[in-house]
Amino acid sequence: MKLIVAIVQDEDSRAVQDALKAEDFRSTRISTTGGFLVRGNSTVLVGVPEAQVERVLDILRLHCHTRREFVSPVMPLSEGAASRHWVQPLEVQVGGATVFVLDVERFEQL
Ligand code: 2BA
Repeated sequence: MKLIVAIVQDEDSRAVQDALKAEDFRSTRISTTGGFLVRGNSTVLVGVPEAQVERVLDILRLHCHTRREFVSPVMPLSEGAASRHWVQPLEVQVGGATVFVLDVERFEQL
């Protein structure tokens, strides 16, 4: 058995969970926060037999979209320096999904 840990954007998480449910995959969504943008995202956990990992990855590919986000770099500038420097927002591309596939040593439902 494998545990798929997929970090997806909040905007995509509902569609991902609906599509998983439609194909009888069980999943859990955790509200998480990315370390770089410090914005909310979702981590979806899916436990599956190894043979079904690729199908789950296909579902993630289908429903997780790439988006561009802008982040304002925070620079400790003095008032004088701030008036002389124009700090450009930084553009980053987020997603589709960041996925880890882990071996499950033991699975129990008690
Ligand atoms: P964040 O850490 O908020 O990162 C959002 C996006 O910012 C990243 O998109 C990437 O394009 C950019 N980014 C991240 N760190 C950067 C850096 N040091 N310098 C420049 N740009 C940087 P994604 O790569 O698609 O990642 C989306 C989210 O997936 C991340 O949100 C984080 O929550 C998670 N993630 C990505 N890689 C991870 C990893 N190796 N381990 C754990 N979580 C990861």
